[in-house]
Amino acid sequence: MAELSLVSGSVGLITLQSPPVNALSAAVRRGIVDTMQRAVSDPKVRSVVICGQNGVFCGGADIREFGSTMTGPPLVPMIHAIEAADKPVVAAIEGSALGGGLELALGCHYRISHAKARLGLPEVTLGLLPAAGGSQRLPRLIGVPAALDLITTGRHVTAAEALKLGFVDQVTDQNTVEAAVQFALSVVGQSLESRRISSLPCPCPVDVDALFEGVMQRVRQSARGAIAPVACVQAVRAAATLPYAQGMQREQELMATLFTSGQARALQYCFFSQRAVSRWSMPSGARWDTCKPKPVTKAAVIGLGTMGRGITVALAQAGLSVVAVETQPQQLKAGQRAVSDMLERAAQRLGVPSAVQGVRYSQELQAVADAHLVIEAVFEDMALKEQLFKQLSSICKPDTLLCTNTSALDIDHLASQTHRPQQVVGMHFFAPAHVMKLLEVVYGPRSAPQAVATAMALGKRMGKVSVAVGNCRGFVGNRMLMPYVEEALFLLEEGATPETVDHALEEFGFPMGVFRMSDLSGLDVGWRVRKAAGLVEPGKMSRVRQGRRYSPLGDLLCEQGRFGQKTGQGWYLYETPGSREARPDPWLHSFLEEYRARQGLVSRRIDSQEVQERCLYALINEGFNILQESIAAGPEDIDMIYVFGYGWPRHRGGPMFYASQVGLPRVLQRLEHYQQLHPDVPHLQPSSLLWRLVSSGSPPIHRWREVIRKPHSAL
Ligand code: 3H9
Repeated sequence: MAELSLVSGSVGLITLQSPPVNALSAAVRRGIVDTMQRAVSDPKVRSVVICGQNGVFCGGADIREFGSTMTGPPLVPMIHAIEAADKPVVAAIEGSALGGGLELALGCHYRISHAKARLGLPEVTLGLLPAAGGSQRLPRLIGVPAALDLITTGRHVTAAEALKLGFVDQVTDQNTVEAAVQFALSVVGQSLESRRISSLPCPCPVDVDALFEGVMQRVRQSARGAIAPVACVQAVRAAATLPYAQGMQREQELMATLFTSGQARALQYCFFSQRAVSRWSMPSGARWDTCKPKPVTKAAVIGLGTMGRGITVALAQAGLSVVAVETQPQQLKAGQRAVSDMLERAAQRLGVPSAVQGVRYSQELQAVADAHLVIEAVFEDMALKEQLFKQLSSICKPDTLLCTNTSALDIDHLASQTHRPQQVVGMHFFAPAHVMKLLEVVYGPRSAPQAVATAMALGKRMGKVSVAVGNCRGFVGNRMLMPYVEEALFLLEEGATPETVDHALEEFGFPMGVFRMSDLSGLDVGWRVRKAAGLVEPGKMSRVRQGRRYSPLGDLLCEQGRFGQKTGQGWYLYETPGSREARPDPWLHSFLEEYRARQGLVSRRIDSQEVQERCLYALINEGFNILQESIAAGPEDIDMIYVFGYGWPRHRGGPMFYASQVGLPRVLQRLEHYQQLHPDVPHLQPSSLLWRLVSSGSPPIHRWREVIRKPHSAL
């Protein structure tokens, strides 16, 4: 787990050996303690280099160990012993030095990094803080403001930035271990006093209180209820105001609170789930490890509206050659300008060559003929898409993958328009498509596993979190959103205002409540979908449609041209069309009062708990239905869709994880309670899978699949 060898005559080379990322498991920590002791006591060794096997220094503490009782030597004394050594210790950083890995390097006297390495203290993203001395050493080395930035955001930095900030001493693009060995030879005999970071004073800003107050305010605001960023600020404050030993004590106290918190469990669940969803499976038994994706180098995008532009940018940035087709000349011109601007700006920001040359534009559909994969992103209209898929079926080569970016239309129906239904999948991007991390890859009963594998691999190349799901109305994300939005509307009918509903949801941790979100994306979008479903009855106020409770409130606003931000009025009022600051609208409040009066509804006070339970449990309940129907393979898939595509607060782990934390019996009992009060709302009827899970003793979330797969009777 850590090996010691003697190189260049007098350098003790310690190599961490724990694939894939040399995480600091108990065995690795034991190995480091043991090899360090041997190196320090061996008179032949005059200096030490610590490196990691297979081009990775260290990915930090072993996150898998967090759920169980910790064994083996603890990290803090291990790092202290390295720092206290009387022989120079040099960290040779390749690949990653993250979390405990960087803390280990900060305990060394020198740090040499490869130019391509990434360094950082991402503990905050796991609900923790750098508690192996990182919160105390980093501010001493690079100053409080820079340390606060790295520790509270968890961002990874390049070696060049680390050098500039001052926490690596040298960057090389040659063999890092050799460079570190040469360096170790050159510093033998030099004083190590100034190299022991824990003994350095923390460079303290003049007005510490003002600095920390300002930072705390900003961090609390962006944390949206997450506790780790706040604890990170408190730990760095301890570094700035207390002697090292007391600062360490504070670091440990804060860590103890975080370590056992539900938020840390949720965030660590997200870490593993994000990786787990790439190991997709289909109900047919096809899986990620039995299907090879087809190579894709040439892609085509059809339609250069907002979605098409973002998809073109994402594909070009992933290094594909792209042809973008738009039949409307004005739209083509505007789209080309927008795509080029986005690519140029991104290249400037990242300091890489622009991908502008990788995109061709055409007005002719024929231009997609030699693409390996086509993504249509035309207007959400079934007749238009049917026609397009028929044309693509004859224009494209027989093995070209035909993908649709539809967010709601039936993939199977589109597949049936072609001669190759097995080559058709949905690639549902989220706006803006080049920014949002989520991609739903939607397969139908006839989609070939290789088509799914290819779309999933392409998603990965574009840096997306791709989740494979089955075909149904709204797929996973939008299908679960429907009951959530409906409950919010019902709450307005019963006495709530958009402000009270949004406040409760934002308090839960969403960046935007449902009504502010609806104003941003445009009320007309849902109106079109409801019209297509035959639910809209212009001018009518009836509250039962297609045999179930329905709220016409959204339709009534749309009939008045209130489409949200773009028209300056929606659920809120905006200064001018297009402005973003939502203000309560007295007109809307009176409109709601009149509406309730005309409907004979008696307004009542609705509290945050009811808003959260009705909106969120209705959404979660639909998630159970989706699992029951095998539309999603497991709860992790649903949770990653919600965390990466719908603003579900990551520190709450996703809707299904949240349900498991609340307790399944409690979710069931509250759904039953609301269902009794609102028997005309089918989505409050508890899912049969929820019943089965509860009657199976509410197993932990990683064991739900066993219950889902168990044969059961519907009687
Ligand atoms: C910490 O250090 C706390 C301390 O401050 C204080 C303690 C007292 N542990 O991402 P990949 C697995 S907290 C266990 O696909 P990449 C990962 O699950 C830690 N497992 O590769 C995956 O497994 P699988 C702070 C880990 O090349 C496999 O390795 N550190 C760990 O795209 C490959 O991972 C972090 O937050 C771990 N620490 O990216 C860093 N790391 O194949 C977390 C990875 O079964 N890690 N695995 O799915 C990362 O950010 C990325 O993994 C890394 C490599 C950039 C290193």
